[in-house]
Amino acid sequence: MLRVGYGLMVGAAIGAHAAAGPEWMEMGDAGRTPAQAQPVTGNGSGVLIISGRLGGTGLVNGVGDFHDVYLIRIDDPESFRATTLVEFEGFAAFDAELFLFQADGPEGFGLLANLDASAATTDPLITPMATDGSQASIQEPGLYYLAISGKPAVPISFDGPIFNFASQTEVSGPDGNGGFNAFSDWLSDGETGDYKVGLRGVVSIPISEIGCDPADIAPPYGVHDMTDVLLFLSEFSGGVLDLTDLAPPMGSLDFSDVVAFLLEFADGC
Ligand SMILES: [Ca+2]
Ligand SMILES: [Ca+2]
Ligand SMILES: [Ca+2]
Repeated sequence: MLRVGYGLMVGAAIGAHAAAGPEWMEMGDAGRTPAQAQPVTGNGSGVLIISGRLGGTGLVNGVGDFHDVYLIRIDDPESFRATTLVEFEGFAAFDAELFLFQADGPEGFGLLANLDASAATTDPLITPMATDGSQASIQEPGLYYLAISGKPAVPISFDGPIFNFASQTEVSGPDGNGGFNAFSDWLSDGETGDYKVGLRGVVSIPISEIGCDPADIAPPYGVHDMTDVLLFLSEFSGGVLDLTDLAPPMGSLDFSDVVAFLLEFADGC
């Protein structure tokens, strides 16, 4: 049993680096709240697609897998786009909905959301500015939470729904009764299945900004555990310098890098 868990962790840890390219593949299950969001990490280059799955009931945890939340970095607010529309590299096997929340700003507050890009589709499309007259828009480059769920799941704060959809197709600002408070939960479960969110204006977040120190290189961040060690060993043995070249001489890997990693690790977060 231990061995199975170990194997899964190795896969997850290696996936962390393999996913650094333009497509981020959901690692395990992305969290269902902003606080549990899965950071889209890498070397800071563009991320074009997030692919994942809403698995529904069972498996994952007591509450199932009906909502996936990612921490993303928007570097170009004016060109931002997030959608499951196929013509923009997206896909959803179900009636999907997308929600954007503040992360650098007031943490967990709603910003933009869409249910359907048009009357002709059930795929959502978030653009940089609301179309409902609320004047909500992405003001600054920075960190944001991007959530995907299936109809009819919508986010609420303690005061009610965060977004008010006068139509299915509006890009909504946080104009619901709950819009003045941070995310607290989802109103319901919803449809499930595989998805790809096509992105524009998004880059990956360097792990150095997420981890607590140079030894905290794999999720969960903020704690040293075996996934950090396994990723270090896999990158080191593969000769990949990004996360492993921690001590002089720089530009090559040797025993001093291993010692540096172990010292950071032993020191705690
Ligand atoms: Ca999931
Ligand atoms: Ca939809
Ligand atoms: Ca609205």
